[in-house]
Amino acid sequence: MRHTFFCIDGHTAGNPVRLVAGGAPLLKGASMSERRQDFLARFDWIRTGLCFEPRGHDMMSGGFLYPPTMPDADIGILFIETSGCLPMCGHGTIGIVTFGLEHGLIQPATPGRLRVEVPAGVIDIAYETAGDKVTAVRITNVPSYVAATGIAIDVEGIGPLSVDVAYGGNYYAIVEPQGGYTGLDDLGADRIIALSRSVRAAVRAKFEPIHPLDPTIRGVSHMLWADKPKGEGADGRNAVFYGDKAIDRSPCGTGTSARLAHLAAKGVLAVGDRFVHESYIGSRFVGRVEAATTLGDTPAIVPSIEGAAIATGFNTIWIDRADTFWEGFQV
Ligand code: PYC
Repeated sequence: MRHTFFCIDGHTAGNPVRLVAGGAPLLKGASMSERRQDFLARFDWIRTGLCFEPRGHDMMSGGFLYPPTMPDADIGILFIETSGCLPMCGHGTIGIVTFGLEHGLIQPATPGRLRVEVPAGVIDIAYETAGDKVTAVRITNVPSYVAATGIAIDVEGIGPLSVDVAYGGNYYAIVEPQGGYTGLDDLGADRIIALSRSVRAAVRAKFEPIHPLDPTIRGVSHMLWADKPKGEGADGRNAVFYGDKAIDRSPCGTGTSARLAHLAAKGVLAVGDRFVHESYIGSRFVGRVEAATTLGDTPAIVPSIEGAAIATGFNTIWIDRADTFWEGFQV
């Protein structure tokens, strides 16, 4: 049996975004979070087939548009990525909203504004256009907070590290320069990937964060190596690791949100502050601490992230069960 997916491919700040505009499965669930669980239970082969080789690659990421379940939302998004079916994805949202608007798949009730339901909650979007192009997307993200500080680990190849865990739509293990970690350029991409796997495993063995309001969101899925800025006008740089082999080419929207919560909890940033975050390849998002809030009893911030995406083309992809690699593979 052959399944056909009509996709708009592109990138946000260098990281891939595959908007699956046709071929999304019908999902059960009274919220995008419940639909995410249904997708994982019945349709994860679509994610692996579209994101893993031979139809995707280590960094592949994207999502589907759905009618929202909430009456005040314009649209719902379900994310797929090599690392899983994420509760939230910032670079993915910027790309999906851009491609969706540019191709008439999203019809906003108020031009320039959208309310989007994602598995992690509801996010507000403000976007700018020039002619038929979307030139900037700003996401007011879900409440973000620090879940743990000072987790002591000792990893072969880098030595003892103190790791913090923060949430920005996904849970991030955050490592700042210290001890054997002297900066991203001293490590290089291959070591970042190898060490990230070990650091994430060591943190997972000691701590499992659980979202205060939605227990289906749990566990450290990503990690963020923080560094000083490299380019003029930037405030910080990162390498975000996800899946098993990916370094985000964008500054990572949920990673930037987690880092904003982290810096706000340390007193480095305050409400109203702006933080220009550089990715490993030098692309940028503008982050802002919009407001202080709480998640249950936990102090949190409302972050925003702003960036831009470019569509690179249409892509009609088949997943044919007669293909040995219909579900995709990873090496
Ligand atoms: O932009 O939030 C993000 C993201 C998550 C994983 C890769 N990018």
